[in-house]
Amino acid sequence: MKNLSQKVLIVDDEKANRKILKELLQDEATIIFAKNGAQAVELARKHLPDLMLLDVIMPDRSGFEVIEEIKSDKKTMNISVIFVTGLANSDDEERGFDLGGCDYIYKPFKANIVIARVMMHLELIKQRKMLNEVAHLDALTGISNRRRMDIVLADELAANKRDHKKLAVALIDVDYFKHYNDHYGHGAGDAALKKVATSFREVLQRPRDFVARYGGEEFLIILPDSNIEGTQLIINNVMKALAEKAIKHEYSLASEFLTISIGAVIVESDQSITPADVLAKADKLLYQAKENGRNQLVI
Ligand code: GH3
Ligand code: MG
Ligand code: MG
Ligand code: MG
Repeated sequence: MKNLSQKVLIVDDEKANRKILKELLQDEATIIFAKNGAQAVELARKHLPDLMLLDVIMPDRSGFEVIEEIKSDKKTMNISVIFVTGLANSDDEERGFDLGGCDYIYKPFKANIVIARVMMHLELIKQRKMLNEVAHLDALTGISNRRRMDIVLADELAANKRDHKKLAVALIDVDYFKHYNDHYGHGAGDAALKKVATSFREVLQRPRDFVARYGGEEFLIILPDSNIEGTQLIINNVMKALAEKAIKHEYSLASEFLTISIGAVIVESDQSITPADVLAKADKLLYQAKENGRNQLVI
């Protein structure tokens, strides 16, 4: 079965060229067109295609100018660009690669060569995406891992400063989990961690709310645009969602069921604070939650 999940933006000022390229590629990907440089940049931002086939000689702006705009915008910089152009000489070809193009095809082109090169790049793009996803997911629970957490935490702290909002960062640790493993076995421990992760996913519904497995039986939640009251509400809901799973833990000193302790920091937008400082603060509050008897939030 054909997989049209990938998007290709074809940019050419000549209708005949757009038509030929479309006929060659329409069975391989979803095709979008732009007929000049300005439209190319606009549609690239709007549709975020996987790949662009980019003409160079166009009346309003050249393909070289277009790629400079694409590559200098964080949103579009990862779009792969193949030049398809009548500038059939090695100096222009070199320039195309220098500007960040991933391939350069001379017009007039041979149909099978265009198809072969486009297919090769689409395959590479697909594999890169898959690798990137796998590299940022925790294998046991399926939620984000520490690697993605580091990126998101830094990004959200920066955004919080810009947007003049409050940001909540909560560090979560499963209570008496060593006892749980010791008595129920490591397999049951793994299953319990999955249920803990599911409880987070059930409660965190806003698009920018974020949860990651920080390590072992520790998790981190990031709640953009959240004050103390909002954070308390969400964390209480997480604790409730976990309580509803009623994971029996006869060897916990905090409850007859598996519970979590949470240390949460509210970062004000005027605060200059590093990710490491936020984590250290949250860790201190988490320690207090443990000292106070566990199964609770300290904020
Ligand atoms: P506390 O209430 O103070 O947090 O006590 P605790 O027993 O949870 O704390 P401790 O840090 O001593 O133990 C954490 C345990 O989590 C030890 C380790 O075996 C277990 N653990 C960490 N990662 C995994 C995992 O991936 N799977 C399983 N089954 N257990 C894990
Ligand atoms: Mg042209
Ligand atoms: Mg721990
Ligand atoms: Mg623990």
